[in-house]
Amino acid sequence: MGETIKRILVCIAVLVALSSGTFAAKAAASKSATKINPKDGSVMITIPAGKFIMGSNHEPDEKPVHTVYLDTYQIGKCEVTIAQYRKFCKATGYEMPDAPSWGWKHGHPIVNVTWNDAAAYCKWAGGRLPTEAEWEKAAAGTDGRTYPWGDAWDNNKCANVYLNLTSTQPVGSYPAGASAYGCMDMAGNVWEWCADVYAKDYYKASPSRNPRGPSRGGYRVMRGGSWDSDSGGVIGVNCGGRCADRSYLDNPGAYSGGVVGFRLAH
Ligand SMILES: [Ca+2]
Repeated sequence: MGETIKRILVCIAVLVALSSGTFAAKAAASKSATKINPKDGSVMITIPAGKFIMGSNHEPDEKPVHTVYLDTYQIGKCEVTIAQYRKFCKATGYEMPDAPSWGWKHGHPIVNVTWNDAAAYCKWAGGRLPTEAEWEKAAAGTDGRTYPWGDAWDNNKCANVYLNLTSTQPVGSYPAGASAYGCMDMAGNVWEWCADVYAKDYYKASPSRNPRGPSRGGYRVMRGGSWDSDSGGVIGVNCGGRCADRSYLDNPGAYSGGVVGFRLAH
């Protein structure tokens, strides 16, 4: 009798373990649900509504560390490529920017685009640029990590200055450096324009829900560093690889020297 009960209990335990494993797999899959944006073919990752930790104690403009709630949104898995930007130019009569020194390689990210160029592309594609907060959540996830892949810098997880590169790399070349949501090249390859106007003291009084940046100002935010940037503030120049690192350029943006591109958001 006792043995039968024991067997039944073991069977129940096995069934519970199997079903919870299935649920866990489903939860992980839904965490990075994707869809294709029909206009430009961008793979869009859904970032579920919820809170994340924004900012860091690293640089003055990243303080204070604060909790931000964002509604659900979609963000490009990869930076917008040259092939995609060409399609936009052909469809709209928009002019391609000057080619970088490595020429136009279709799978590489578009560069030498101003903020206005990036915003025009996103509008054509049926989306918009990500807000600074959306960009940071997609990079850092919800566990407050320093880099998209974790807390320790790793030269081999993104296109960065320590690899002695001479150009951008094809988008998605560093899958080991993907963020918790599966976004690629959030650190390195090209800096990415965000929708927000930049203000160094914005976090001191920013809204805790869906912040959209100051209403006016002469600079626009860019995030993530480039193939020509280091790990972020440690050396003090060309910072950018850290998820919380903030940088900016003049609006509408002068020639961006082959290091600035963008990704699409909805
Ligand atoms: Ca990037």
